[in-house]
Formats: sequence, C-alpha cells, structure tokens
Amino acid sequence: MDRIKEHFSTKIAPAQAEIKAFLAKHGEESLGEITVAQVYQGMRGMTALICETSKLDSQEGIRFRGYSIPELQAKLPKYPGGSEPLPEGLFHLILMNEMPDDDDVRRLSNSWARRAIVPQHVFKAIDALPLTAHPMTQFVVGIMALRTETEFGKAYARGISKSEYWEYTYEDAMNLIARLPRVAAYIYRRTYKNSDHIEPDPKLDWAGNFAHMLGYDNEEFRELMRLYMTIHSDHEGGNVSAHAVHLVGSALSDAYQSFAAGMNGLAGPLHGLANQEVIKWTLEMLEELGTQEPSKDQIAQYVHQTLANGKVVPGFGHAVLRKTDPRYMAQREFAQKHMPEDPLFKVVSNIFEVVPGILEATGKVKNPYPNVDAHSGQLLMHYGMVEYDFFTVLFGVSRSLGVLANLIWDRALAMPIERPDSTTTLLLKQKFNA
Ligand code: CMX
Repeated sequence: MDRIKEHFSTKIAPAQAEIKAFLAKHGEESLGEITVAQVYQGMRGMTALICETSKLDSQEGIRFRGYSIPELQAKLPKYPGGSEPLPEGLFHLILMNEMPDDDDVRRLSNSWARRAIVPQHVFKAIDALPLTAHPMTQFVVGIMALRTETEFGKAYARGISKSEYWEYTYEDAMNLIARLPRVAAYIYRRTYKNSDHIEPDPKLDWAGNFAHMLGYDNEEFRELMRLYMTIHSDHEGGNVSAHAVHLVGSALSDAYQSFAAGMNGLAGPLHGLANQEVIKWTLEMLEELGTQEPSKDQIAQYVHQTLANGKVVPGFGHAVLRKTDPRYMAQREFAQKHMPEDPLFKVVSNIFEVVPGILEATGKVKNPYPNVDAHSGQLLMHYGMVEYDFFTVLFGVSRSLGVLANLIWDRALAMPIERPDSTTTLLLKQKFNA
C-alpha cells in the first residue's frame, strides 16, 4: 500500500465510529420541515446529503474543511518560488482533513506523475470524434474510454468484500485525477493546435504540467492553473456535478462512470458551461457595440437587452450564494496583480459594477452578484487561451479533486444507494385537500 493510501486508511475507522455513535444517539432527530415548494423548486435549502470536504455558506462562500479561500492561499504549500496554492495540497486537505506540508504535496505530485499513463485507445476514441465535437463531449468520451483501466470494476467482478471497496475506488480516483490533465490537453491540442501534442514533464507539479501540456509554459500561467485548479475543485455536495457523481457512485458505479456523469452535468450552461458563455456573451457585446472599451451605460443597455430577450446574464447568480463569490474575488485579485491594464479585465470590472444593480432591480434574481465563472475566461484569454469552448474542460479537471475525494469517502463510509421518494401533484393535492 502506498504511503498516501496508508495514511488515508488510518482515517476510516475513527470516522465510521464517529458517525455510528452520532446516528445511534441522534439518528431519529429532525432536521426541519420540507415544504411543497422545495419539492417543486429544485430542492433548494433541503439538507439531504453528507459532504465532509467542504461547506458553502450563503454569505461567506466556500470553506474547504473549515478554511476559506484566502486562508488556503496563505496556508497551502506553494511551488518553489510561487505564491499560489498547489492543488495537490487542497486534495490532501480535503481527503485527509489535515493541512499538508511540503512532503505531502511532493508525494502526491509524484504519485500522480507515476499514474499518468494514458492508454493509446483513449486517444483513438477521442480521435474518432469530429473536430467540431464540443470539448466537453470529447472529455466525457475520453473518461469513458479510460474506464478499461478500472480497478474497482475488475475487483468487483472477481468478487471482493464490501470492506475493500474503498481501496479500489481510491486507486481509480487517483489514476483518474493523474490522467485527466493528459486527456484534456490532448483534446485542446487536437482541436485547436493541429494535433501538435506536447509530452508531459513529470518533474513538474500536477497543474504546472497541465499548463505545459496545454502549450503555456510561462510561469505566470502555471501559477494561474494552480489557483484555478484549487478554487474550482469542490463546492459542497449539492451542486449538479458533485451530486451527480455521488448519485451515480451510490449504485457502485466506478469512479470513471460516476465522474463522466458529473461532467455531463458540468457541461450544462447553468453550471460549468457558464464559463464559456460569459466570454461568448462579452465578446458578442463588444462586437455589437463596436468598441473594446464600452462605457458602463453601454454595458447596462446590453444587459437590459439580454434580459429582454429572455436570456440569463451568464456568470451572475447562484442557487446558494447571496454575496459575491470568493472564487470570483480570488481571480479578480490575480488579475489586479498580474494584468491590471488588460482591456478585457477592465470590461469585466465594469460588468461587475453594472450587472448586480440591474439584476437586483428585476426583483426576482435572488443573488445578483458574480459567481466563479464571471472571471475565469478573462484570465485565460489574457495568456492567449482564446478558445473559450474549451474552458469548461479546465473546470472539469479541477472538479475531479473534490468529487473523487468524496467518492473515496462514500466507499469508506459504506454510503448506501441513493433513492429518495418522489410523489405526484395529485397525491400532494389530496394530502392538502387542494
Ligand atoms: N440572469 C438573468 N436572470 C437570472 C439570473 C441571471 N444571471 N440568475 C437568476 N435569474 C432568474 C432565474 O432565471 C429565475 O427566473 P424565472 O423565475 O423567470 O425562472 C429567477 O431569476 C430566480 O432565480 P434564482 O432563484 O435567483 O436562481 P436559481 O437558484 O434558480 O438559479 C443559477 C441559479 C446559477 C442557475 C442562475 O442564477 C443563473 O442562471 N445564472 C446564470 C448562469 C450561471 O452563471 N451559472 C453558473 C453558476 C455557477 C456554476 O455552477 O458554475
């Protein structure tokens, strides 16, 4: 057993015992009422899941195992000479519930570099798709082609005890995280760079190597990838991608199947695809207005037009948050530090000033403030990554850290198959004599 796995194994029995004792004492207590409206309206605010790795507060934003994003930026290990947190450290923190040191991070980097071999048939499966296939479609095909490598699937077919499930899920999760950057970079280079592929550099960290394989070797872009991969990783359990992975995994589908399901959810425009929609919307606005430096009045007019056309303003609003997303602020600070004069950053900043007031005035948008997707595209565009159809794949690679750490824990805690009750309008009407 490798040292990371061995370390994780020591966490399982105490966590199982803690939950068992808690359930024995408080298992029959109520968490509150569920209203009819909640059942119809996307289960908002209905506590129905356990996700140990992170918790979202509507006012404050996300905390990973209790740490806010600024705290993570201060405390997580950095690449030598760098100032952004390493995603390896974030993964260690959320999986182990322990702040990592430099050795923990190095061990993870090395483990993922060793596991990063992608079989040729995965590239062939992707190559079978036309170049016009959306990068998220290519990504999901790549993930499913990788499934030939599942350790859990093979072990289950052989016949293993329930107590061993987590061990094979751990192997699948670690292999998948290790291989995703290679698959994603392959899709990028195939689709936009004439299949001029770049070999991995195993000496680099996970995010630095990803930047390298994408073809962006400047240190500032690597730092951006480290920050990006850290802050997009986990957003508690109820968002579409995290919930989909957990739900599909609850049927004992393996990590590849579960993660592919989550990525199909991330590819929806109300979720992760919003990061491409933001840039598309912004560029269309600049084109229509005929200027790269629109005034706030011009932006306001365009926002009103978007709403009048029955469309959402991408990058704004959130199902849980009621304040500006701290992930947005972390990216804004990166822009202020590295590219304060970037014209597109100025446009994004003006949008940030203009949009909340307009959305608030509609009287129906519950959160008029920007979310994570409102800023990421501008940062990528600054370094020359202009192919915005690809942006959601970057989100997906990062999201693997959170959802797969959770899947390992799901197996370690022997979480049961998810099967909530559903009802009909007729039955509800009868119940309330309506
Ligand atoms: N622009 C215009 N209208 C918006 C809006 C926006 N940015 N955000 C919410 N609304 C509208 C909703 O469409 C809804 O309208 P109807 O009553 O006509 O259906 C109304 O305001 C109330 O919605 P809400 O309760 O405030 O928001 P929800 O919890 O239903 O939805 C979200 C949340 C994110 C889907 C929504 O704010 C949205 O569509 N935003 C734009 C897309 C986006 O940026 N998504 C990315 C979210 C982050 C991520 O997952 O990556």
